[in-house]
Amino acid sequence: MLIYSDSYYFVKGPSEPLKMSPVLYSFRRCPYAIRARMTLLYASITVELREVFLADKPQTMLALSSKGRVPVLQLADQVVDESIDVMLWALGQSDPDSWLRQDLQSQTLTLIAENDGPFKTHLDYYKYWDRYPQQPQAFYRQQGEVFLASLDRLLAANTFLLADQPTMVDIAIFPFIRQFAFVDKLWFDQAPYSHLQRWLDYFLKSPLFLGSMEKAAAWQLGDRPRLFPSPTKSSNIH
Ligand SMILES: N[C@@H](CCC(=O)N[C@@H](CS)C(=O)NCC(=O)O)C(=O)O
Repeated sequence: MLIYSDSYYFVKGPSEPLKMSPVLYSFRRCPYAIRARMTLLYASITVELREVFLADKPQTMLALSSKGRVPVLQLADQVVDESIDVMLWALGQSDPDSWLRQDLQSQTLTLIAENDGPFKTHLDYYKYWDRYPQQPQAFYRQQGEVFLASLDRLLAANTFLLADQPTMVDIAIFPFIRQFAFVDKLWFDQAPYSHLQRWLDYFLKSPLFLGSMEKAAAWQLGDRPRLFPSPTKSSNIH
């Protein structure tokens, strides 16, 4: 039975205690939100998903996090408003295939910092190059390629970025490489990054990614809660 009350809803079975589900403010195409949703799905954590229209953010979200950026995860006792922290929180709840690897921690953090910092800047310039007419689009693409080439070298050595199994860093970085690749997919597919192409293709086809990309209308106060993952979908994501 669902009991809906303002910003929370509660799931209650016949003899179970009331249990509050987390609320995730998200935007379907946002790479930060994608990495958060993929990790929640992997960790089998059900949230109430609130799709945000970025041009008109809900007041309930802004009241939780004045940064005004998605994803925002509202838990019973805390608000998590950085995507990496959402990932770490979810993996702290459940990590069936050991995405969190203590031995890879330092390399993981270095790569994510490179991705979220300089690479994200190059990606934005490349994707929205018409807003930055100082240089041609190919110039911005070449700047981003430095990171692509470094990932390709890692993927020549391992099936995934830092190991022969996916770890947190793959999921954290994949949505950004996806975005970069789809600015000009024909160019990406013929670029000299065959290992990266294989890796991107693997995640694009993965049930984890596909299961994280369901379409939803923008959430409005008073809407019926929409659960993610949807209870009607198969949960075979490993
Ligand atoms: N450091 C944040 C960045 C999140 C972020 O920048 N999200 C973008 C969407 S992809 C956003 O919400 N931007 C606010 C806006 O466009 O108004 C995180 O990792 O969660």
